[in-house]
Amino acid sequence: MNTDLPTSDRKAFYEQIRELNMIPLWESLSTLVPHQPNGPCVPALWKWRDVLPYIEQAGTLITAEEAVRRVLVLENPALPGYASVTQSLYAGLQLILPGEVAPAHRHVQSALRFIVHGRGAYTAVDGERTTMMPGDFIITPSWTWHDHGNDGIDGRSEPVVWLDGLDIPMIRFFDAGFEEKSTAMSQRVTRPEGNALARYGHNLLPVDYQPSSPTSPIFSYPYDRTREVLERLYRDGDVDAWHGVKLRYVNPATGGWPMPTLATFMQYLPAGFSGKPFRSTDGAVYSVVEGTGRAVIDGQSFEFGPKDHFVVPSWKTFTLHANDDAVLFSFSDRPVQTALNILREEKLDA
Ligand code: 1HN
Repeated sequence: MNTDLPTSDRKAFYEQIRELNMIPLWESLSTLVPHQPNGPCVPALWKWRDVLPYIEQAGTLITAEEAVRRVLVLENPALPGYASVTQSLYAGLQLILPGEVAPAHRHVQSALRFIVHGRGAYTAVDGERTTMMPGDFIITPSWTWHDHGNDGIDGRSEPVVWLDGLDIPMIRFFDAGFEEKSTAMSQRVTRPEGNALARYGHNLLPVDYQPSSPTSPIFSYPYDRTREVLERLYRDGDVDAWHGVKLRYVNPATGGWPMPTLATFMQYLPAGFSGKPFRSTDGAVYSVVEGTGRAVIDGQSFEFGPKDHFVVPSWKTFTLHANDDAVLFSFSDRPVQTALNILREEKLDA
């Protein structure tokens, strides 16, 4: 912003053109075209021990059916009222109690689920159900029917909480949102559980399969497989000085991202890891799966433990440190920035 106050003749001029819905570019040029990213988002941390009592209380105040989706939104403290964790991303923690159903609907917004707490809820996407286990990453692609429920597993059922990540602010930006409610509470199941993973998730594809969209044909990426690979690569010494062992989730049919708007990652930081500073134009939301450590973001230190969540805004320099072996899930808008050819990232050496 131009900090010099306009002279009175300019001010009068601005007031006159305002009547015609015009403004002088020169008063805001440097804000509109910043020298480098200088957005409003701030880093923030949501500790599980602070959040859990309120999630539990929400479970007593409203049912999943009445709420449609019983979610506490993680809102960036610098974006009050926007239901956004960054300018492009939405994040929330969703609770489903034993026996509840969150009714079927579909929308243009793409969603990811990352299971944080509890076992035995399911989500159904396009006719196939997946049982949710902690650490699993599940996608709900744009315009696919989806409903959730909690039938329990092995004869036991417990409250289940997952992280929802959506591209809501991007769809709002484009003013391209549509939604449709199903007449059925739960969609009809047309394929057995695990069918998509069997078809597409084993370095093989059905012989006549042709990708018909950029979206992954796999919609559940189970944690046990991810965890095993991280550990194996650590043992093999594939540790990056900035990221530890960091992998990206992939659409196995294209090599691209699981969904066109959201990138997802899982990384392993061995005990004692102290990462070098990194910055990137894709701000990211982190969900801590295992271990304790510290994220230092723009000079501010955030101590994290299991089930905590934190947000790293665009272009803020940050480092990651692990006390004990830590596993971190994260998501960002990287596919969109890559498609637009605007992504910048820097591994710093300081
Ligand atoms: C939605 O459909 C879900 O399906 C979760 O679980 C969160 C936030 C905004 C709009 C739609 C879900 C959502 C959402």
